Amino acid sequence: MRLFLVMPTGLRAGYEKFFWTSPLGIETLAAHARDHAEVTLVDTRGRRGGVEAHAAWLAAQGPDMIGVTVNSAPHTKYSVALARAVKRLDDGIRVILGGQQATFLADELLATGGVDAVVRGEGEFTLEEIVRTGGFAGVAGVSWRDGGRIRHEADRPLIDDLDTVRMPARDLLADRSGYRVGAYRVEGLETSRGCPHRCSFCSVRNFHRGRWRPKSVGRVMAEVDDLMERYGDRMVIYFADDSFATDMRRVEQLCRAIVERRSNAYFWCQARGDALVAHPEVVAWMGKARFAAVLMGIETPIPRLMAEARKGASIKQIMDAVDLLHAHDIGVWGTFVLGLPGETPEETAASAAFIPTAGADVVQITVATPIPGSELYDRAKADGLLTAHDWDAFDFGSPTMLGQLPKPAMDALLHRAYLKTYMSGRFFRSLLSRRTNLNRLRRTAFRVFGRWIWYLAIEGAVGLLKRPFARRPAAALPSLRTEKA
Ligand code: B12
Ligand code: SF4
Repeated sequence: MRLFLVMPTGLRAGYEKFFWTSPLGIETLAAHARDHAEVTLVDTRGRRGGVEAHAAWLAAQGPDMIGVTVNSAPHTKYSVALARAVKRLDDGIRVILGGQQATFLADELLATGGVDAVVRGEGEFTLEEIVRTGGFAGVAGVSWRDGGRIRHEADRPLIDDLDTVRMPARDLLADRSGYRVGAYRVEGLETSRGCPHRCSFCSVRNFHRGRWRPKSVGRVMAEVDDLMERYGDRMVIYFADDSFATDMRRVEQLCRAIVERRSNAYFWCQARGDALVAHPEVVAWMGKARFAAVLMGIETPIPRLMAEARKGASIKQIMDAVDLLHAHDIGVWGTFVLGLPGETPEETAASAAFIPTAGADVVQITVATPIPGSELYDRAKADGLLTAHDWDAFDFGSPTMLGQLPKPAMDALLHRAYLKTYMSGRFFRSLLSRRTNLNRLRRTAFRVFGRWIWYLAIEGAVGLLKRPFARRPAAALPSLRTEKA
């Protein structure tokens, strides 16, 4: 069987405007499928041409099956269009989709006509079984079109021991020149899956059925060593885990093992502030292990909204985590959310005004977006609050629910917050001062983030010039509270 696994281009939303990491999902899937199929990996990000051109190229390669990742809302339209275009060219090619977004939209995606099957949840062993048996019937974890009917096979149990997942087949994607930020190569590496928390705007809990599962320290280090052997150690290794700091004893063991390597690599991860402040001694080890930055959800300064979103951490814990990371020369990549359910226009403005003062070195602002698989999506759908019905509108920078500020007002707040962050005296001092606790950031992570930072600053400036000084947000659509009252 000739199998092509595709990372979609889709809409360049959020971070993907500035950089992207290696497509770990399809590389891991390929490692499992390659025993039974001739596998080719295709990363369409950065490829010339649009969806029709990509489909024509794919169909011309003579594949038996094409598998496409639909991990996020902005991947959806492109992936469906690709599937349909491939089918128009050759109806005999079977097209399957998988990933976070696909898992929760199986019926909708199968109803588009171009898609033969959707793999729900983790894909390694499901895909392995599909390529081994050549069909979908009875394969756990698959939803598929059986003539005119849509059939949902039983769920596949979660993989208990993640060490049984094969090492990503990085050799199948030789051109890795696109996986860079500034001067550094960026490679993804998964050390765990899932998260024990249940933030209302997140789909991870449902995708991993509320479980957090780690790989062993030995296995993670084998992957780290493999990366360095292949590409040298001048790189950033991005731990792609949803919640890296869930077991801080394990984080310490990993850091100790990394320190023993004495390499020049830097590390990024995603972690919760409350987990970090509970173990300052482990954060010290992270500093020694050259963690250049931690992506941390700072979200909103308004405690009521934090509680309603079931974040399960206080703003004090998160602010303490910012200081703690800085004390160990680790940069803070803060993510913030505007437009949470029940947020008044005044609160949206107050949240936006807080962002430049929060002490984050890199700032990412997201408009609360109801993604399939999240409680927010289920509630918005059930209560008829969705204002967007085109998946491209779910770009994480636009309002999609009743109660959120209209786009121009939201944009004005966002741009102002970006500009104030990156044009502040504090930010420039942190770059110039030799004694600042952001020394490491100045020396290293800044070069890593450089292009992105200036892009955001310019985006902020241009945005403000276009819509100067919107001092008060324009009238909001009715808030969820008002709606429900
Ligand atoms: C790395 C990453 C990125 C990278 C690049 C993504 C990439 N894959 O190269 C960057 C930084 C660019 C990025 C950007 C964004 N991301 Co992102 N990202 C991730 C992250 C942390 C890791 C992805 C990964 O490598 N996972 C490890 C691999 C092994 O798992 P996987 O990719 O899920 O694949 C498995 C299954 O899903 C399935 N599968 C996947 N594809 C396929 C295909 C087939 C055919 C089959 C059979 C199975 C299958 O099998 C695989 C093996 O088990 C995930 C969270 C996560 N932990 O997965 C979020 C995640 C995918 N991102 C998310 C979001 C929201 C974003 C941004 C909007 C963030 C922002 N505000 O800027 C942007 C949007 C970009 C875009 N245009 O869509 C959400 C998507 C939610 C949604 N439904 O929309 C996620 C799920 C995180 C979250 N819970 O919020 N992201
Ligand atoms: S947002 Fe982060 S902490 Fe909250 S449930 Fe999702 S992965 Fe866990």
